[in-house]
Order: sequence, then C-alpha cells, then structure tokens
Amino acid sequence: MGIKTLAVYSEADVQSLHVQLADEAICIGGNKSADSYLRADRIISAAEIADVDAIHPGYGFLSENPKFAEQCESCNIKFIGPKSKSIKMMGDKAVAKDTVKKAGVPIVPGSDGPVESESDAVKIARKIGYPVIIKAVAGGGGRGMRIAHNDVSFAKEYHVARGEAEKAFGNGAVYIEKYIEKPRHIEFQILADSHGKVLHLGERDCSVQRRHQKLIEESPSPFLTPDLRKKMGKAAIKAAEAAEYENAGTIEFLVDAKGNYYFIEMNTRIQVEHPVTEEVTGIDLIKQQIHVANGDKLDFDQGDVKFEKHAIECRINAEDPARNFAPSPGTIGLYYAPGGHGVRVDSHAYSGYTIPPYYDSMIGKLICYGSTRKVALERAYRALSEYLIRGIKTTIPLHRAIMADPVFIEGKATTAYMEDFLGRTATDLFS
Ligand code: MV4
Repeated sequence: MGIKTLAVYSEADVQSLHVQLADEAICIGGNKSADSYLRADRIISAAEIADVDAIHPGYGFLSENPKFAEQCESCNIKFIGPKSKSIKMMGDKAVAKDTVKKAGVPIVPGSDGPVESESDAVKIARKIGYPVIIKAVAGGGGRGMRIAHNDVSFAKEYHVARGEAEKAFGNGAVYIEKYIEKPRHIEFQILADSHGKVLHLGERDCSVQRRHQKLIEESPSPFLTPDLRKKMGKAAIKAAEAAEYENAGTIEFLVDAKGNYYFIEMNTRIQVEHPVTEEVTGIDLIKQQIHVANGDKLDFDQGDVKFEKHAIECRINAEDPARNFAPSPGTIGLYYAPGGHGVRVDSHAYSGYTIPPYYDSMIGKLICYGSTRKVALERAYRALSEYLIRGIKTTIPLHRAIMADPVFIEGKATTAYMEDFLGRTATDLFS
C-alpha cells in the first residue's frame, strides 16, 4: 500500500524479525509485558516521536482495550480497529449477549445478565437444568469458566468462579448458561466499514484446542451445511450490526451435534487465525482493516465474496507435547520453513533466533490450502514434514500425527477432540 511502518518492541524482542523488517523500530521498555507492550503511554510516545498516522494493535496486549483505543483517538492517531464503544460493549460478555439477543441472534439459554446472589443463582441453575456453566462477565476465551452438575457442586463452583473472576479481572460478576456438551467452536469473520456496510467472510472451525488454546483452525467447517452456513452468516452480520461494529471482527458460536447454534462472544480484533479466511476468500484482511480505518468504503458486496478454497492452519508452538506442553524457549539452530503451491508460513523466527521466555509460545503459523479439504490436509502433512526447527521442542510432530488421524480426517472433531486424541496416542510420536 506504500505505507511506511514503525515497529515497537521490548528489550527481549530486539532479535525478532518484525523489528528487522520494519522501516523503523523503537524500543518501548523491558522484557515484561507490563513494562513494554502494555504501556499505552510509551507506545503513544513512540508514535508521537515518529509522527505516525495510525496504530495497528495486532492481537493480544492492548488490542481489545477500549481506553487505549480512546487514547489513540484523543492524540489524533487512528486506532486500526473498532470504535472504543464497541470494544467496551462486547468486552462485557453479559452485555454482548443481551445486545445480540435483542437483534434476534440465538444465544445459549441462561441467566438474564449477571446473577445477583447465590440464592438467585442456584434458582436460575435449577430452572435452566444441569449441567450449567458459570462464566465471568469480564472473561472470554475460556478464562474463569466453571461447570456444575448439581446443586452441591453449583454452590462450590459459583464461589470459585466469583473468586477467580475478581482476582483475574477485578470484577467478580458472573452469569450462567446451559452447558452444551461436546460442542463445535465455529466463528464467523466479519468485515465492516464506517459507512454501515457489514459483510461476513465465512467461518473458521476452531474445535481443535487444548485448555482453551486453539491448535488448528480451518475453513470451511467440515460440519456446516450450506443452509446452516447461510443462517449463521446472517446471524453474525446481525450481531456485528448490533455492536455498531466497524473494522475486522469475529462472532463466536457454539454448535451442538444437532446443528443448533448459539452466539457466545465477539472478538473485537483481528485474530491469530485470520490467514485461513484470507486464503479461502483471497481477501487481504489487514489491508482491508487499514482501508476501513482510513474511512474508505468496502469496494465489494456480500455476493462478491467467493469461498473457493479450503484452508487449514496449524499453530507451531515452542512447547513439548510429550511433557504436558511445557514451554520450550531457547535458541533455534536450523530453521527451515516449507513452501510451494498452497503453503504459507507466517513467523518471526529464523536460524539462530532465541525465543524469549516472557511471552506466549507461538512461533509460527503454517497455513495450507487447496481446492478441497483433502488437498489442504495432504499439503499440511507434507509441509509439516518439511518444516525444520532444530534445538527446541515444537508442536510440529503433534500436528503431523493429527493430520494422519482418521477421526480428524473424517471431520468429526469437536472441542472434546484433543483430550480424546492425547488419551489414545503414544507421546513418543511427538518427538
Ligand atoms: C461453553 C461451552 C459449553 N456450554 N458454553 C470455551 C471458550 C469460550 N469462548 C467459551 N467456551 C465454552 N463455552 C456453554 N454454554 C463449552 C466451551 C468450551 C469448553 C468448556 C470447558 C472446557 C473446555 C472447552 C473447550 C471448548 C469450548
């Protein structure tokens, strides 16, 4: 787009590829996130010094922080994301549910907003019927959730959930939902401009996850029928409209075995797995984010969005699956990324790079795509075999085993898949 880039980085990230590839780079502080990537004041100072027009917040850190979005705007720096108001609205998960419900989007049956007291809560749980799930209003992404199967466990889990929510988010408010057993986790990509046009770019099936960390995402979902996709896409657009949304965002649904779908939350940022949608649709999501933030109109309509490919992403983490996914930071010896037709690697790593221990363990994303799911999976298996990262443990061998697993190949994976797979697979396959 001819736009110059300024990267900010912490002392731990001097070696990182983005620092070397950007036109300019400014160090904003020490190793700990709290001393660098979470310091809005320092990021804005760097932006002022370099006289930038806009800030892309990426994912994580301050990307869904309504105060940071507001601070950018008040300093006349465009925040490349939604309005602060939309971030705030969707950040309160009970408000988010209520907002989309009023727009006619199906939500999981549960309490009407946060529960007020233990006696109220248990009445609601009984009325919904066990099992129920207790979720933090300020949570999201699986943090601070507890499941209860009867009155006795409910009393306990209710207090644990409140305590955890207070500790983690400084807000102990919780709400209750019917617990959906072994759902699929399917999310829709939204793109919305500042002129009221809201489009969906199809779904991503993110059911393969472990402890709320996604491992594999693919599109289209092997579970959805054309009819269900159409209905859910329309619901996703309604949800985004209710949030007065602009920029790129994601509407998350749980889908049960019968094909009932329920909105659970919205992510008001670009997500790790966005390349899957880029390869299926041919639309550059980051470029569109910049256009939308600039006030440009989206120059295509829903009917122009074509879903022509199947794409799958494997998250490559510096972790040892044979040792309960313990982090494996350290220096990479040889690094060789696969390529060829239908293969994309997004990574900041290279031969000789030292992975710092301070941040999350994802060091790369392998995205493989082709005309059918079979082709995409075969390419993924081949590319994983050619992805060489020496000196540390990674999730590459685990992904190869999954690409060869009949249950996964048949498209039968729900959110219960990983636990089952790890329970029936020898971990010596993973080293
Ligand atoms: C649920 C659910 C079942 N029923 N909500 C996990 C991620 C977060 N965005 C919402 N999540 C879930 N919400 C209802 N009403 C199941 C999950 C869920 C899950 C829950 C417990 C343990 C593992 C899980 C894995 C994926 C999804």
